[in-house]
Amino acid sequence: GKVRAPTHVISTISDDRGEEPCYAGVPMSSIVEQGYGVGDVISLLWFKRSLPRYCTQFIEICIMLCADHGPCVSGAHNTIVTARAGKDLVSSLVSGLLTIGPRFGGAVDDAARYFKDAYDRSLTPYEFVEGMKKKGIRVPGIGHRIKRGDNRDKRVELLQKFARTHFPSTKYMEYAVEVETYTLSKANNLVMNVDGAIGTLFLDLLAGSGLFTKPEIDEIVEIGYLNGLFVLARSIGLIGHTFDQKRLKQPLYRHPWEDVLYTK
Ligand code: Q5B
Repeated sequence: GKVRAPTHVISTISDDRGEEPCYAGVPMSSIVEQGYGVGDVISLLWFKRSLPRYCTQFIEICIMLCADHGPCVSGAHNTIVTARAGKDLVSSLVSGLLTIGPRFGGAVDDAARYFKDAYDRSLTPYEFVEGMKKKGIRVPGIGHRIKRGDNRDKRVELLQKFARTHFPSTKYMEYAVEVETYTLSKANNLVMNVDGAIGTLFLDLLAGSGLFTKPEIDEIVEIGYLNGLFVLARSIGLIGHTFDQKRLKQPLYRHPWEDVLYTK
């Protein structure tokens, strides 16, 4: 019989060999004709399944809320400096993206990991937070440079409101609220941030939708899919900042001497 030559690549999410491309088996014509949105496309290409409307809407809200947070945050600042150095769109975009990490925007996966572990082990907020302190690890998803207990992050409130209305369960996020109550009793800047809200609510989406097995949820959390939401979202804003600087014909950026402490 015929012998199949061994392949060098395995791919399971998309197929472009037929008359039209398919995402996780769904042809492009269905995606367009059935009015799918970006949330549906992310569901197909990242999770390899169609998700219910409340899930795809939640994904789209995450993307919209995280698309930009002004010119002063690490990512936008890098992008602006790079664009002003005369670099192209892709260079300006990636220089901003490269700042996304454990302190800025890239704490979503770790928030999901640590909060899941703490909740699943029934740790009290005190045990969780003080345990992290003993290990010298900042609680991912907690803390913000400008948001405070008396000046909450509106994005977090919007995500919480949507989930409390539409999700079957918000147990992980409500646990994070209890943790936040404890951290706020220690310092006013230790609010739940957007990474913490997305990380814990995505746990609720995965566990509550009934569409993922426990091993699948563990794999998603372990591999770390969720920072992808922030990366994807913020790319929209970083591209916008690049165009803005080019449109404004901004000159090469040089940081002012007065703002540097020169010391020996
Ligand atoms: N302390 C975010 O710190 C920040 C603590 C903590 C325990 C914590 C910090 C942090 C975890 C990572 C995280 C996502 C670096 C943030 C984002 C997107 C964004 C950004 C934007 C956007 C801020 C003062 C005292 C110290 C610390 C203690 C601080 N955080 N303790 N657990 N999590 N969080 N990142 O203000 O005793 O004095 O030594 O690492 O979730 O990135 O808009 O800007 O959309 O673009 O620099 O929203 O919280 O505070 O370093 O001066 O700390 O609080 O140990 O205690 P800060 P520090 P002590 S959302």
